[in-house]
Amino acid sequence: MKDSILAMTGLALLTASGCKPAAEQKPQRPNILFIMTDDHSFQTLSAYDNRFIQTPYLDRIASEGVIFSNSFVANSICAPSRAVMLTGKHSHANGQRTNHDVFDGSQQTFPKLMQQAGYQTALIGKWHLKSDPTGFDYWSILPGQGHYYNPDFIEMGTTKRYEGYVTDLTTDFSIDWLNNMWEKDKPFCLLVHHKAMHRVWMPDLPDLDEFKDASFPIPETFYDDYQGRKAATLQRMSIHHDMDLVYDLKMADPKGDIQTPLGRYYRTGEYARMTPEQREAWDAHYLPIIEEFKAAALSGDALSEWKYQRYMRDYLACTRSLDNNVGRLLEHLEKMGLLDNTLIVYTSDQGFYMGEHGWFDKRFMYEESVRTPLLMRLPKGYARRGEVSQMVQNIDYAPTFLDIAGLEVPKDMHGRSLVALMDNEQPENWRDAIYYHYYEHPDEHMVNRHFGIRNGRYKLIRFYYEVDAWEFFDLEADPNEMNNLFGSAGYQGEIQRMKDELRRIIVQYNDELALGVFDGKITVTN
Ligand code: SGN
Ligand code: CA
Repeated sequence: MKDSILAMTGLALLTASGCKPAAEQKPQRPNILFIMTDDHSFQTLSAYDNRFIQTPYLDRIASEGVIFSNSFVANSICAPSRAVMLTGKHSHANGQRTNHDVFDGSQQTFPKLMQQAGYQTALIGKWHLKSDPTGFDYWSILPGQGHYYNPDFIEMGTTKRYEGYVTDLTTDFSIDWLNNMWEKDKPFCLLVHHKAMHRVWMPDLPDLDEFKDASFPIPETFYDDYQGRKAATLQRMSIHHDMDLVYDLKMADPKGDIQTPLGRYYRTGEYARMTPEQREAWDAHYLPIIEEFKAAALSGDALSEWKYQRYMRDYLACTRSLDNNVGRLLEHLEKMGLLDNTLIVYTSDQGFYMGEHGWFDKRFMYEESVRTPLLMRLPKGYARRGEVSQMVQNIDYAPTFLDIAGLEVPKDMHGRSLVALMDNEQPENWRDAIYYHYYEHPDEHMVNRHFGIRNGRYKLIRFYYEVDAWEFFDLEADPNEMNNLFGSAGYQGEIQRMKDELRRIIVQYNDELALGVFDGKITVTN
C-alpha cells in the first residue's frame, strides 16, 4: 500500500507545483459530489494497492487531489456507516447500531443543514436505512440492498423497474439529475451511492471476461487458525465454510447436481431478474466454468483456493464497471465546467476482506474492515495534494461538508472537519486514536459485539456479549493481527495506557453501554 501512495504523492506534487492552487480564490459555496460504494476494499483500488486491479478513474481523483492513507469507519457495516456519515455521530448517538434498526430521519443530518442553507440536495442509489430519506430535494433509491440486474428504483416514493446494470443506471440518473434537475443558481450536494461491490458480486456483461484467466496470490493469512482470538473462531464469513458455491459463486449447473444452502436465492433472485438476452450472455460465460468445476471434483484446500479465485474474479469485474462509471461521471463534471468549484469525495461504507484470514465480509475491527478508502478532489484554492496520513474517520464527513460550505459545524457532532487538512495546514491536537463499536450479533456472519480503540501503533479491542474477551495488537510488529498480546507480560504498560485511553474516549463520546461493559457494571447476554 505504501509504495503506491508514495509514488502517487510524487506525481501529485509535480501537478501541484505546476498550477499553484494556493494562489487561487476558493469558491465560497462549492458543490459537493459524494460518491460512495458498498464494500469496496482499499486492496482493490490501485491508488492504495495495485496488486489486483488498476482503477485509473478512481486514481485520477487521488492524483489530482488527496488520498487519505489512514481512513477508518466507526462501525463496519452498511446502514450504521451511512447513519454515521449523515449525522457525524457514532452509532450509539444516532441510534443506527445495526442494519436492522430503522433510521430516525427526524434527527439532524448534513443534507438537512445544507438544504436549509440553500444547497440543492439529491441522493441517488443505495440508501438501506429503511425510513424514507429526509433532507433531500430529490431522491431515487434502491429498495434495501437493491439488485445488480434490472433493478427497481424508488423515485420520491414511486417504484419502477429499469432495464440495465445497476452501476450504469445509478450513474445515468446522476448525470440526468445534473443536466435536468439541478437548478444552476444553487450549489448542489449530490450523493451518488452505488450498490457495487456488495455480495453477490454480479459483474456487468462486458466485464465478465477481463479476469477470467487471472490468478491471484493466496493471502498470507488465508489459513489463519485464529489462535488466541476467540471471536474470530466463531465467525461465519469464511470462504471455505460459508461462501456458497451457487449463490456467491454462480455454480448453478442446469442439471442441479450442485445443491447448496443458498442456491435457490440465486436462481429465484438475481439470476431470475435477467432478460433472456442477458441470461444468454451470462450463461455463455459461466456454463463452461461450471462444467470445468464439476469435472475437477475439488475438495479441501484446493476447493477453498478455487473459491477464493472465483470470488476475486467476480468482485474485480464489478470493480471495473464501478471505476468506468466514476470516470464517466468525472468526465461529465469536467464537460460541465464544474471541476474547479466542486469537492469530489470517494469512499466506501466500509472495507472488506479479500481472503485475508480466510474471509469475505467485514464487521470486525481488524484492519481490512475498519479501514475504508477515502479520496478527494478539492475545489480550486485548496492546496493539499497527495497523501494525507492523519487518522480520519467517517464521523468527519458531515463536519467537512458543512465547513467547506461555510456553515457552522454543530457542537454535538463527534467528527471534525477535514478542511484544514485540505488547506495544507497541520492542525494541532489532531486525534491520535479512533473509536469503534460494532453491535450486530447474533446475526448473519456471527461476528461478536465489540468496541475498541486504535492509535498509530496499537489496537485494543473488547469483545462482549457471547465472547467476553480482550485483544491487543502491536500493528508495527504484527500488521496482520495474528498475535493477540493481551496476556503478554512484555506489553502490560502499553495495554494499561491503551485501556486508559479507551475509557477516556468512551467518556468523550458518551457511549454509556461501552462504559458499563468496560467498568464491569453491565453484562450483556442473550
Ligand atoms: C447481506 C449479505 C451479508 C452482508 C450483509 C450486510 N447477505 O445480508 O453477506 O454481510 O448484507 O452488508 S446476502 O445474502 O443478502 O448477500 S451491508 O453492506 O449491507 O452491511
Ligand atoms: Ca457495505
